[in-house]
Amino acid sequence: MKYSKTPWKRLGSIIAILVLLVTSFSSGQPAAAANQSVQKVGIACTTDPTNTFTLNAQSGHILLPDGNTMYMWSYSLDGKAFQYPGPVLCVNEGAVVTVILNNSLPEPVSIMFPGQEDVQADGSDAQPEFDGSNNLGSLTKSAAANNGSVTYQFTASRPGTFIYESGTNPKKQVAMGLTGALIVRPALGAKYAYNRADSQFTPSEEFLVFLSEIDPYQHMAVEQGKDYDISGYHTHYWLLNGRGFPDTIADNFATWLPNQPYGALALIHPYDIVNHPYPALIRYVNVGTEDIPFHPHGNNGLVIGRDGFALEGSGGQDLSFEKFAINIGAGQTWDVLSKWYDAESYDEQINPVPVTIPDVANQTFGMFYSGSPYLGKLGTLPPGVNTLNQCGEYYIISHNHALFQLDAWGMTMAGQITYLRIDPPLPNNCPVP
Ligand SMILES: [Cu+2]
Repeated sequence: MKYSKTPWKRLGSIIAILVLLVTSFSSGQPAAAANQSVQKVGIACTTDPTNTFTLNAQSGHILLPDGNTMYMWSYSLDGKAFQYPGPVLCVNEGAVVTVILNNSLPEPVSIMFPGQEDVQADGSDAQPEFDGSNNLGSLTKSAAANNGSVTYQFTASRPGTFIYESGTNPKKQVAMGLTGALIVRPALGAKYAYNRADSQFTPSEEFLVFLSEIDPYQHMAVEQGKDYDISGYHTHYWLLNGRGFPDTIADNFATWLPNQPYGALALIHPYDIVNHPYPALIRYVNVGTEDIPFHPHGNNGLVIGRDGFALEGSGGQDLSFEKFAINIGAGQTWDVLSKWYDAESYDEQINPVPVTIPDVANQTFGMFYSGSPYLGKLGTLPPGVNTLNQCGEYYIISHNHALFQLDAWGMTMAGQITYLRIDPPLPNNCPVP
């Protein structure tokens, strides 16, 4: 629809903007808005110096890998575009966190903070809501439909990866997209996952795997104000960070995904005891209804935390364990350290790969292949073959191992898939993301 205004309406808007400007200057310092990191790869944290986050529950649309668009509900940052999933809120252990929920949706909406204790809502203990017939209406205090508001507050008392999500009719509202991740960084420091020295990771290699599902019939029914029978729920889209592959490997804030800001490409460097001694940290979050066996190919992860608890005994003994497919249950979060070793140290001159590389006529070239099997080398590709490889880096698929879920309503290889990108050791010639 073409956007146009009559001149007097435009004059009205100009006056309104001037009034706003004058009032914001005359009332002293305007409140600092929460800041969303603009980094292209890794977790784009939303932080705030006073740990105050204003979230608007609103509707919008996202793009799916089969070309479909989907009507969604989500929590978006005040003054920013609709986004799905909700912003990744990052706070430090001990912070008093304030979340102001403004609801522009046509029914009451709330936020639950599973794993947080003594949550307050508008200054009192957050309590479930019941209707006049004593039926449970919401698991926590809600913001009324059409511009209601509620303020939640809690102390982030322990580090870890947490979910926040609607506690009001969750089978509908969480499925519609009212959900996000909360990261609490330990008192020990931001380069640790928990208050344990052995939870140290490489801060530039911290990634989010946020898993969710969509039944398009549920979303269409909500969009059109029609009834939907939850007993007929059937997932047709499985999303990773709110996107489906191949959008998952695009940068954070990719311009063609204006409402899906979070990419899932995991860009790491080979383990090296001297120059790169700490692993990557992958924070898995499953807000869907099914258990998801997720794994990067050829690599075990070291599970160090679940649901915001470090895996340790009562005396602090290390109970972490290695796992190949990480089975993230519905509603769970898992914290996993991941190292990639250049185990064989293959080198073109000193230690060539122990196979005869077939003639070019007998090879198929993937779009990410460098033309050389050696890390950091760009080989010669035959005429007509284009590559997206930049500096001889490797790409290893990471995906939901339930293969029928790698799907976008019948379009295969389009669901919960991303890549582990391994760049050659630093310093290298790779572009800085
Ligand atoms: Cu696999």
